[in-house]
Amino acid sequence: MAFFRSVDALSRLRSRAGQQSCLSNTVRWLQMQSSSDLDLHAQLKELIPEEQERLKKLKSEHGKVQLGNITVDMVLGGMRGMTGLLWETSLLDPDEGIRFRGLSIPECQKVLPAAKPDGEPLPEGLLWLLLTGKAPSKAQVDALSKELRDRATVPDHVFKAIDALPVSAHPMTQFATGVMALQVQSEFQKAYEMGIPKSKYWEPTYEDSLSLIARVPIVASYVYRRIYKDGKMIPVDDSLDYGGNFSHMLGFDSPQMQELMRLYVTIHSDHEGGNVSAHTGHLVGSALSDPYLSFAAALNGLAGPLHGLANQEVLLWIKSVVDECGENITKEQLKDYVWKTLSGGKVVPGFGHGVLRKTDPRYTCQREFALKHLPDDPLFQLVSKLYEVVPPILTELGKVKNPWPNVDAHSGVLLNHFGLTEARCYTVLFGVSRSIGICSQLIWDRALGLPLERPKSVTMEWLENYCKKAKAA
Ligand code: NMX
Ligand code: MLT
Repeated sequence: MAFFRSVDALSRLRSRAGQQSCLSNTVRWLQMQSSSDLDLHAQLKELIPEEQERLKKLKSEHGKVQLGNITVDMVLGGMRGMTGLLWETSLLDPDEGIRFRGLSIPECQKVLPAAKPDGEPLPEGLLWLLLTGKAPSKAQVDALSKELRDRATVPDHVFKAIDALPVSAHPMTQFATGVMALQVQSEFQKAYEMGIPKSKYWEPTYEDSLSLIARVPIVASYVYRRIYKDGKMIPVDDSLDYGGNFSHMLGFDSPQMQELMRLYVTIHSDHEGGNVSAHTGHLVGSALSDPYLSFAAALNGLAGPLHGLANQEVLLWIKSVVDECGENITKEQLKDYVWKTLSGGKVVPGFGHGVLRKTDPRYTCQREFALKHLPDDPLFQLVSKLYEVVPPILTELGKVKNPWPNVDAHSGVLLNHFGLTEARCYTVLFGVSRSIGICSQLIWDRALGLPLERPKSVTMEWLENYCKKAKAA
């Protein structure tokens, strides 16, 4: 509102300023006001002291409050249910799913600016929201789109580093290599070497983060086009936003694919702090490794089949169903196929979750996109059948805590529909999106001065002795 008020006042004043030179100082002041409204860095600079105070108060007033008990099951069970991380940008509810700074996905679809009326949210808008906690205006998002385009330059050595790998290397290996090669441009590393004080760490972290977010679509597109197309880069289009440009650089210019990419990048960006990629980025960042090092580490976690690689696995699995049984497979045949997968000792990719206990809202919004844009696509229909068939089977297994589909159960068929059929590249797209969430939190990690992460580990012998003593007491 403040922004609109100052723009209104500015245009009113501008029309009179020519005649009334006495107003020129006020106009200049209002211009400064509005340009800082549009400047994400300036907005953050204002917010940071308030949040630092908030953290200080939380520590001094409630530092000793207990958040729960740690059980042996938790230690042996991948720390499930153990609250142990501060992550400001998003929060996951087991039933309701993700909220980005308090906003659910449908709420983001309503309040974040879009490229066209009733369109999908612009990922830049989400980046602004994650960093500031406030939904941006269209003018703020446009300014950020431009800033990201201006930062979207990748030095030649990055492409050469990727070219040093065989074309057959997995796209995630090529992508992570490209991100590591980008690291030589880290402003944080330079500033640290020059002895920057701790209170200023967030500034070069911000610089690196924005540049990294701007650059990863270029690296990702290069990897895709190197492996599957002619290897020629498509330059950034100055008329396009972040998601539209990513689609364009990959080689897809249909308006529907650009809309899909905006939605895709928005919903994959962040999923609170405990997931493997976010947690890895945060952990590595806690050693004051710069955003490139931290994000490259996160990508290596995302590349695992139980995490981000599941989107690749889902499409390959769906295609194997079609190869074996055809597109018009019956529900009975599909059930048999699911049981065959399980009895082969494999998981059903795209189903289950470490935290969620209901259908992932990221699945639901992709399903809505499919119902709107590709209702007759045969693979979408197969995905819909799986939604009916798989949960009862996983429930029957008895051990699966969440039988419902997650984000990865749906994304592949949408990309496939618009021509991006190469499943091995899907996790790279996930990675581009995740740069937004991980880097946003890294900036706050530095702004809040969060410490080195170093939990305590114990041995089985230690646990046995501890439990014996606890029983005897
Ligand atoms: N198919 C078969 N078995 C499953 C599945 C599934 N989709 N999901 C869970 N289980 C099994 C799991 O392997 C475990 O078996 P065991 O005790 O023999 O080791 C048992 O059920 C209990 O696991 P949960 O506590 O329900 O799940 P957990 O929190 O350990 O793991 C996932 C969560 C996501 C790793 C698991 O559900 C899974 O492997 N899903 C398939 C892969 C997938 O879709 N991953 C993507 C997740 C989203 N993302 O993008 O990261
Ligand atoms: C994610 O988006 O990171 C996945 O859903 C995994 C998770 O949250 O654990």
